[in-house]
Amino acid sequence: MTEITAPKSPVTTAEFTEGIREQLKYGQGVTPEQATPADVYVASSLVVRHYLQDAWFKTQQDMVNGHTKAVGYLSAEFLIGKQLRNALLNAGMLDQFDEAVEGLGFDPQAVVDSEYEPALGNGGLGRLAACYVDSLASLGVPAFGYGIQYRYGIFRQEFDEQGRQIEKPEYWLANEEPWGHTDYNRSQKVSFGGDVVEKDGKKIWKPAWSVRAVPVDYMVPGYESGRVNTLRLWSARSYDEFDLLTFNKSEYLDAVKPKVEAENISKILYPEDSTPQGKRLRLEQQYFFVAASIKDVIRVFYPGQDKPDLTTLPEKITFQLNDTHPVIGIPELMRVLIDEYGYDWETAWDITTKTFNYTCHTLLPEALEVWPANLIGELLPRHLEIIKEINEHFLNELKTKTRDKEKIERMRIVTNEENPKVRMAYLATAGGSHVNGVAELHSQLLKDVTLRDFSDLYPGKFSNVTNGVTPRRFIRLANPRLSNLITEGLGTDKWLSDLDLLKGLEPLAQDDEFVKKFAAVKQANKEDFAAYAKREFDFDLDPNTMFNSMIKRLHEYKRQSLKILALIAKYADIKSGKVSVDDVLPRTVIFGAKSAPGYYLAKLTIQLINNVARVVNNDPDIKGKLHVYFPWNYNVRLAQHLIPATELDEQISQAGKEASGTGNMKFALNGALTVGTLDGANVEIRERVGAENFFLFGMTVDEVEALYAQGYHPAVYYERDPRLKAAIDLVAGGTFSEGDRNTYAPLVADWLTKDWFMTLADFTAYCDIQADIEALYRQPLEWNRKALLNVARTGYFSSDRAIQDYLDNIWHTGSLGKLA
Ligand code: B1N
Repeated sequence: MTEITAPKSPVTTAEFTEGIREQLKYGQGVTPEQATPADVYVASSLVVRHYLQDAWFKTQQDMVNGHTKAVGYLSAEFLIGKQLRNALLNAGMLDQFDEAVEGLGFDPQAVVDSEYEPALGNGGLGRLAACYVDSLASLGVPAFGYGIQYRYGIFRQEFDEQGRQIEKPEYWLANEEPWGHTDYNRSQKVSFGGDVVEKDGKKIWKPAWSVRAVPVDYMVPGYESGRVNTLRLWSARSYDEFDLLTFNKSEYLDAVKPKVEAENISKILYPEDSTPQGKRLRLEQQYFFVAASIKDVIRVFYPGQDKPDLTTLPEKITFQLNDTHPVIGIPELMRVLIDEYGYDWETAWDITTKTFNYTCHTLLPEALEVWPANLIGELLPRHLEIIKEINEHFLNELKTKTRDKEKIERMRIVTNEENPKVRMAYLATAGGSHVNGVAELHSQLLKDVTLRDFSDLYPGKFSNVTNGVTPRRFIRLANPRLSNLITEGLGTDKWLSDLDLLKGLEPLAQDDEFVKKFAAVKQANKEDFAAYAKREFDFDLDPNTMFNSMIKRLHEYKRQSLKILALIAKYADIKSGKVSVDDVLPRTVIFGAKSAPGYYLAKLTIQLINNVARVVNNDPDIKGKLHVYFPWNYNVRLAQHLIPATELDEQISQAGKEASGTGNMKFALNGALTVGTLDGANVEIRERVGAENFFLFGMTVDEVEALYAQGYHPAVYYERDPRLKAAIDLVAGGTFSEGDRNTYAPLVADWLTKDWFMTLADFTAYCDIQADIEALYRQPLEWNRKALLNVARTGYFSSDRAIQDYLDNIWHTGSLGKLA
């Protein structure tokens, strides 16, 4: 076997320059004089990959030969963001890149800007997966991220003349993409349909059609760990380039149909967040990437073995199911073990349950995936049989644990009705070792409400891992000024791999000079963002106003409505003369949000925000005191620009609805103060930063429950608070629709008669807390002291800590150790 040594490091500027020249010449086919920044981007990326290659080999070899169990993170989404600067940072080549590129006569920023962002996720769940693969590599844990290389990522959002959301296809692969390495020789076959026949007492699945799953590998370099893991995203290809028989009949289009259908599987990311789709193609996608990944793991860990001893599988790998999307992996592993390798049911079940764990990311019971059994039966007939058998075994097991027949009925994996359904969250809970929620409150509610019967009977299965975010991308890359100040304050940059060290900044919050430096960083970031917003969106932001952001998917439970209604109320107060415009604290409110294309009320809310922006920003009576901006197509790149410039962050979901949130962590770590409810990870952020450094408002989970129980009537709140009445009346009266009273009528009707997430009930508290916020903001030194304390006290929310929690409590594995 080839002995692979640690990578050569560090790379010199001369080597980096020479590498770019070579790539330009032999890869791009251009001279440095002919090259564009986009050419240099591709060349530089390939140079980085070149220098990571040995570490990548070495990490794989240590993973297979060593005794450290690997992690397989199965996720339908990886919202990785731009790769080049991140890879340069983690591999320790930032300076060499800058110098090499400048030496060749290019602007490093222009080169980096040429990268097109892979948008292979909807929001928090996909971004979390990306932070986790970064931390796994940084901690030196052998790991694979397994997912789908969608041809079209989340849609590109535009706004039309009326301010409505328009969805455009996001063909991110239109240009050369140097990071993904397509490895045709490691393809896997994934089959669908057909039926199951029995032969000699053995079940044999005879599928009707198959697709080729081609891996596209992305290197995941750890920060200063020398380790390089793999993110393997599967791309679907057809086996039958042409059906010759059909082709001979000269029906050309029919002949390519199977090819088109096969390739459809990885064509597009479902643009749904926090809601399941229940579509056939979605199930095909799920099975496609999970089946390919399981085969891949067996190939990697049992190379060249016809009869591998798969009872050792749980010692080789632990699969983490990122929500229910990959849960079909449980019956798939059972099928592989029983049908393909001849294990008996008990052995197969033992291996399977030891291999899988499940993370739940939601609290809305209706958001848990449930598949019609007959749809599973059509696409995966053998899997349906196995699921039914799992269900039978499980019900028998339950009978040994409880006499409560109703409880047992409630826990069925396959429902007992005319058109039975398969509950994927129940399958995941029964078929794995651990179930975790993503913040303390969420995990508690999972146990008490959503999966209560399960936690009663299997209390040991349930745990919490509070989410985290990577400080490399979201502090070091996004906010270099703050990074330098932190390093100056701590006298070390070790905090980038040990974020608890931020605690060392606490005493500096009492040092006025340091706080002023911190304030100056924020001011400079605001100016940068204003310039960026001018370039990208032609917005005119005033950096001498408070920057107040709300960026997240548009969802009723997240309550963008609350924010916009409060803003309208303020506007109404100024217009009516109740408040003198001269007393208004200048504020710039920035929204970023995509709505699912079919989510009517969410899209109407987007339209409303855009039109409030149009009216308020152009009203001379406001004298520039209130500004509203809604940059379109919010994505990772925009987040990296906006978060460091934000002073006040909105986390205002109805208590008990946001599982965790991760934007809240990024903002706190970048020195924004939060106005928020006691929901998701807000609770833990507030505990850590201190109640006096967090703007809390609104009902608690218990209060929400009580109000529901007593009967919720939103119109009562409309009548009670004149500010709310004024705001809703302006919307209803057509102020933001050029006099048309119909435009927002559905939204107004929903507020006044349904208001499922109690926006109206929390309105008064939300408006009242604004006085505290503004009073503090008028004392810049005190505001910044608190903001600095937010930075100092939120090191816990590093994804390194989250991964360490998974390692200690769920995966029971660890690091391979650093490479020099
Ligand atoms: O996952 C994030 C959490 O921080 C958020 O609170 C949570 O809302 C988010 C179906 C989802 N939950 N469920 C989804 C995404 C796509 C999809 O098709 C559901 N996303 C979340 C990380 O834990």
